[in-house]
Amino acid sequence: MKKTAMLSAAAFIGINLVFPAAAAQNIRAKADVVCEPTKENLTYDCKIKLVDARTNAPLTGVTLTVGADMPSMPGVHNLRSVIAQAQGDPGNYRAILELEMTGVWALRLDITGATRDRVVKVLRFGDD
Ligand SMILES: [Cu+2]
Repeated sequence: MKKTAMLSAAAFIGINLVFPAAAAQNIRAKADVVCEPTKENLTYDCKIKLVDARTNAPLTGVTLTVGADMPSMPGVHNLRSVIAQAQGDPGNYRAILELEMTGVWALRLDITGATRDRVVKVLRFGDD
């Protein structure tokens, strides 16, 4: 009886192991990010273009959330993520980021919906 249960558990795990292979066929996202300062201090207007990394086709119908952290200051900043708005041509999104200081930030682009992926872009903000 116990042996049977173990065998089915193993079979179940075996089935689960198939999923990563299927997921590998998922679309991988590629992002171009350009952030420009606004009139507000430390507030940046970021234009994000999302494409399929393999085909370069625009990624549409996804929800894009943008978070930011400073790689050099782990645990110091705790910025709230913002949802980017689709704007302009397909695959183009826009997010307003309110940072806490100038310097190098890692932008975390979380893509959900038809495509799920996370892209991290490291950008320098400000002159210092
Ligand atoms: Cu900092």
